[in-house]
Amino acid sequence: MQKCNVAVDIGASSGRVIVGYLIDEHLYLEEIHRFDNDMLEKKGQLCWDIDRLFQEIKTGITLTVKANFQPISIGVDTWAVDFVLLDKDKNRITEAVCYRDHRTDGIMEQVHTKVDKKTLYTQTGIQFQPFNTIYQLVALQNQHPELIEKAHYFLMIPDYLHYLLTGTITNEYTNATTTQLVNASTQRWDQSLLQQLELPSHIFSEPSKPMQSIGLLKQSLQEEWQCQAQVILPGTHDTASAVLATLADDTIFISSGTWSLMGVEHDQPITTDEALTYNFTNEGGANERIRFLKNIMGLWMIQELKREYNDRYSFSDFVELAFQENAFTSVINVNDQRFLKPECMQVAIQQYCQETKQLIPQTVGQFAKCIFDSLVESYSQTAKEIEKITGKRYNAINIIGGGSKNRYMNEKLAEKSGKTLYTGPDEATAIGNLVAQMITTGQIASIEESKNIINKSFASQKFERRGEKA
Ligand code: LFR
Repeated sequence: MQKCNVAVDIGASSGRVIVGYLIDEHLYLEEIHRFDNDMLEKKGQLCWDIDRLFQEIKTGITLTVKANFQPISIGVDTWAVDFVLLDKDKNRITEAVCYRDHRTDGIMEQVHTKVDKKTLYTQTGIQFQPFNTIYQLVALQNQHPELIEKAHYFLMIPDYLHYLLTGTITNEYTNATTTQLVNASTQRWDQSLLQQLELPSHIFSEPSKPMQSIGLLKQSLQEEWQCQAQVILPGTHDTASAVLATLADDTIFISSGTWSLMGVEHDQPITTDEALTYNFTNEGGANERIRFLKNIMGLWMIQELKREYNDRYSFSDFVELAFQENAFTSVINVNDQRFLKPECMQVAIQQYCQETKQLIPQTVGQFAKCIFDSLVESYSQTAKEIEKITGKRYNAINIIGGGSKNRYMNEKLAEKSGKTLYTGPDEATAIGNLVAQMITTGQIASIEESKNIINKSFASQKFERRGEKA
């Protein structure tokens, strides 16, 4: 039986159960189970099917054990900002509402009449996004005060999944920071903010730093799997896990998935006026550092296009088709809020091009090229903003995550930014989750050692200006 660690990594469009094990300082991965994650409409709200997600985790671990692996530890990471509430008996009393749901429309403005925007930024360091947990909680308080009243426990999505695995309640730190309710200096829930918004502070538990065990699997699960694995907190925010698996510390990273998260790691939050103007965030890292980054709309736009074309095209089809549309040059501002959850992505893009008096895309290839070129445009612009705000020049970009396999965008980005682009690992999030577990158990000595292992274990490609691939 091969001993292993298990990373459960659930993104906004799919989830995976991946096992990892080390042999001679080489990290091996095996994807055991992959499943879709879709937003469902429940009573007029966009929700995640959280019960099914837990069943998928269980299926993944059952298959892991059947494949003759012996899990030492398990850790879950997911997207950020979404949460559920439990009552005093630890039963879930809210749906896992999706951050793209319209319940937060207009709430940001309401909150800012109570808490000044600049103060909120200096206190938390967190970017302004209409979907942040702070606005979701206030929306819930407006629409269903009885649920807030009844709540005893606030859990982010991975905290809830960890609770179902162990029975232990935690609020993991990296994900807690994305709520915009954690004070950036104290790294604890900001009590004054909670008071100003009349949110009950007793539902939040002291943020728990990643890289610690929260206990063994529940007895019933131990028996079901004949397995005594402990559950270890990785950076439960997927981006925190992903950034732990970058190739080097001194580059700009882009974690490319449903969102593109572009930034640098820092020792302290940067909450200057410039950082606020460009809407950069300072999220808590799994490594005691801060991720200073910007959310860019990302491959969500392509995922929507894929869905609207009834899955007739694969991601690599979109890349090939984009290569064939050389003459089409319209670009959009990908961070325009209209692209967050439009009725139809194609119509939203067409309207934008019409309003800005550009050629209107008609074919699949034109839509794909427009999205890819616009993302590259936004990446180049963001690189300039990072250098301006930090006063530092960066020679290289490291693109990680599934989107790092997009040759069209990689060539364009190297060309446009003039920086050397290193790709991979494409499984950065699962890898970051796994190495956090392995550091906790002592299988890996330190974060530095984990970088050496990652560099040795996963191939990377290098792109330079003029699209040359070395
Ligand atoms: C990426 C991510 C981003 C977060 C967004 C919404 O998957 O976690 O970091 O801003 O999803 O939760």
